Amino acid sequence: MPHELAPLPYAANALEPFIDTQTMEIHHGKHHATYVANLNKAVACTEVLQTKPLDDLIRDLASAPEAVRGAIRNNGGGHWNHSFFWKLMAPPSGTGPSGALLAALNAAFGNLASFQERFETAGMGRFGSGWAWLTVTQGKLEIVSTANQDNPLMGKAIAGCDGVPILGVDVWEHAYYLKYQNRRADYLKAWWNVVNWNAVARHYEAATR
Ligand code: MN3
Repeated sequence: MPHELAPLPYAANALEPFIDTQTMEIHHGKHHATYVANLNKAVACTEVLQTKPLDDLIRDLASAPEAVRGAIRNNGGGHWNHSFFWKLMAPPSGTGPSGALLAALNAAFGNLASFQERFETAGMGRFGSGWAWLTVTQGKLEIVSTANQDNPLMGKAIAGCDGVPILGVDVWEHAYYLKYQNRRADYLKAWWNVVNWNAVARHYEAATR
């Protein structure tokens, strides 16, 4: 199978009390695993697709055979988004962004608090299931959101936005419902406690290099 589910980079209980253990187990072990299994089924039809890296699959959806394009969009997007998401989180450390990333956030949004507020608003404004993202486009930070498992890398024509994601939050109910029920706003506020700012800084550096 060309695509595999990597283990979580920390224990399932490592993000407590902000993200509960059971949510992490089901989210990774069931939801993400299903995206991987269905992506493998979708690419099984041709050798070209089977050997194509995940990044290329989602950046180049237009060239996928129409019969499997939707399945690759949903499940390739799901696999990419969740693989990214797990690494964007870490056990609560109490540290925020610093250095060039903090300077860029301040320049683009005024200060960290107003960046966070606008990011939460993007997550709240996504009707139904999807993601909110912080992206870099030609050196510029932007907040966008996508539906379902779409990703800015899929491009404007498909995802409605573009840019390179450096931070993203899953606002599907499966990401928070067990602990927060319908309170998406509370989940989004709590989520900042487990953001791995070192990972975000690495993504920012790579996207602005
Ligand atoms: Mn999810």
